[in-house]
This record gives sequence, structure tokens and C-alpha cells, in this order.
Amino acid sequence: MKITRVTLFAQNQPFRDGTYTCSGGRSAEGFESSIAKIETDAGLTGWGEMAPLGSFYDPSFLGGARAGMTELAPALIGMDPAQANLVNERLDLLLNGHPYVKAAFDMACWDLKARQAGIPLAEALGGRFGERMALYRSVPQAAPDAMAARAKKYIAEGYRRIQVKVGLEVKDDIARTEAVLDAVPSGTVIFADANAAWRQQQAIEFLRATRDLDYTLEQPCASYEANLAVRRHCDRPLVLDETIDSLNVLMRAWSDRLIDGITIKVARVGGVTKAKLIRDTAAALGLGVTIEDTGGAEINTAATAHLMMSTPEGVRQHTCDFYNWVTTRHTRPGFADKVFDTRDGSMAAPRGKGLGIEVDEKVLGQPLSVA
Ligand code: 0XW
Ligand code: MG
Repeated sequence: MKITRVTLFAQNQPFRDGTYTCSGGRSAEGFESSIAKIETDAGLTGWGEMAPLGSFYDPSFLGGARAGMTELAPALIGMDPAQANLVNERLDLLLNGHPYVKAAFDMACWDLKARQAGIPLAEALGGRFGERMALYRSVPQAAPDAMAARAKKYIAEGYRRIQVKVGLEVKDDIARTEAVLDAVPSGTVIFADANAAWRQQQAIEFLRATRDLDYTLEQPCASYEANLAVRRHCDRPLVLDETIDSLNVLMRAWSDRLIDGITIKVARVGGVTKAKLIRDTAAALGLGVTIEDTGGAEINTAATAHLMMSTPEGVRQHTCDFYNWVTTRHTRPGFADKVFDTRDGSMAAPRGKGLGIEVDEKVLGQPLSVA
């Protein structure tokens, strides 16, 4: 199988629940998605999607994604998309760094590889563990009562896991966390995610003041060293997200006894190939594993769903149903609800071949570029 054409599309995906705010007043109204369509001489078509969260969340931004993807697309012509490691090596040789630029291409190659084999992506990634995976919803930063109300709304929608956005003033963060915990039924799984915004001392103060609350701490500080210092004061599960950008850092954090779990973002690590490598290693080490992304809709949700579905249930944490975070679709009406079957705070991975997503190309409009 050889790649014959690479087409890039853009999609603006507004958030269903309005502005998303995390620490430091960083906010976005939606995702700006870049979608890659890869056609082959075998008559098969693969799709990939990458969307940064503004320009503030990860070291990635819309202009960089589009410029890099347009520059790299011609290099894919003639390559066999089923040879995922070869494609990865070639893209890494042609463009040093910028993993998020390569993520949608790698995703589309995996879609094709699994379609050619006639199996769903989860099976190509190692097998389907169970039937469904747990979902969570983030409660963006606002006043404590507004956050409590938002958490209740998500519980009413069926979610059983809530991620509280903290990372501002410690006393306000404590009030926010307490308000959400008071508002949700007992048994709700709570993650407090500071998105790397606390100084070491703030994280330690928060931990001291919330000793009696039940939650998992996510990404308290930005630097590796500050998180390591916080670990020494933390007797609850600690998960790192923004820090986990490669296998190297996973190995370092493991040997430093820094982490109990990780969050893998497909775009941050450069696609499905590298996400799988990091996932398999973390799972073998017995660490908790979340696989999600910085943004996107059905194509992206499908890729993370297949990665999660092929992760052993004993280590699987939770993921996002991003297609439900946004108001737009790139599949025909009703398709996404059917294939993801989202209910009671959980979701399935599509059953069709590859990603199992049938893109409704009309919705995407004129392409940005064709190679
Ligand atoms: C909650 N998320 C998955 C959505 C944004 O991409 C950021 C991310 C997070 O973990 O903060
Ligand atoms: Mg996070």
C-alpha cells in the first residue's frame, strides 16, 4: 500500500459549555482542529486529527501545526502507511522535534494499517480489554459555587469522574475542591489538576490543607524537579500529564518514584506509535494510564478510545469524550452517538475497521492544502 494523496482540512469546534478556563486565566472558546485525509493506491483512506488547546496549554499552536503539516505532507507520498515505525522515523528525520505536527499523520497511518488488516484499531494496538472505558469531565475554574453547579450538571449527565481545575491561590483552590466534593455523590472519583501552575510551596500548602479529602493530584507544578519535591509531601496518588512528553521522561519519573500514573496526550508525544510505546511501558510498570489529547472531535476521540480500549483494565484510568465537548461534527448526524455509545459516564471504542469513523467530508469545506 502506498500513499498517493494527503489533504488537510480545518475545523473550528466551539465548546458546548462555553469558555474553558484553567490556571492563570488561560482560556479558550473551542478547539481549532487540523484534519488529515490520507489516500492510498489500495483504495483505502485514513483520517487523523490534531487540535491544540489555544496556544497556552502545551508547546503547540495552530499556526505551527498547519505550517508544519503543510511542509511535511509531500514527504508522505509513496510511503507505506502500514509501516508505522518507518513513517515515524522518516518524519522525525525531516522535522526535528515538533511532535504535535506529526500526530495527525501518524493517526491516519494507523487508521489505514488497521483498515488494511480488516480490524478495529484497538485490535491492531494489542487487543480489546473489556467493552467500555470510564470518562471524566473537567470543571473549569470559576467561583466555588459555579464549579459545584457545573460538577452537578456533569453528574446528572452520567459522568462519575470529575477533574477540578485548581492552580490559582491556594485558599481559593481549597474552597473550589471542597465545594465540588460537597456537591457530588460519594464514590465520585475526583482529580485536582493544577495544570502545572503552582509553585512548589503552593502545592505543598494545598496538600496539607486537604489531607482529609479524597482526590488524586494531577500535575501540580511545571518543572520536573518541583514535582519531585512535591512528591515527598504527597501521600496520595500523583499523576503527571504536561511533564509526560516522551518515553525518556516516563523512565526517569519511574526510577525517581515520582508518579503513580500518567496522562498521555497523543499530540504531545507525536502520534499513536509513540503513545502506544509509552502506554505499553507504563502498563508493564503497573502505573495508572490515561490516554487523551489536547483537543479534537470524532476522529481524535476514536484514536484515544482505541488506545484506551487496548490498555489493560487494571491500569486504565479514564479519558475524555471530546466529541461531546464541542458543538460541531465531522460525521453524519447520529453516527458518533451510535459508535461511541456514551452513557453512564462511560464510552465504547468504535467497532468498524481502523478508527471506525466515517467522515462526512462535505462538513469540512474546502481543503487547506493538497499534496
Ligand atoms: C482536560 N484536558 C484533557 C483538556 C485540555 O486539552 C487540557 C486537558 C488537561 O488535562 O488539562
Ligand atoms: Mg491534565
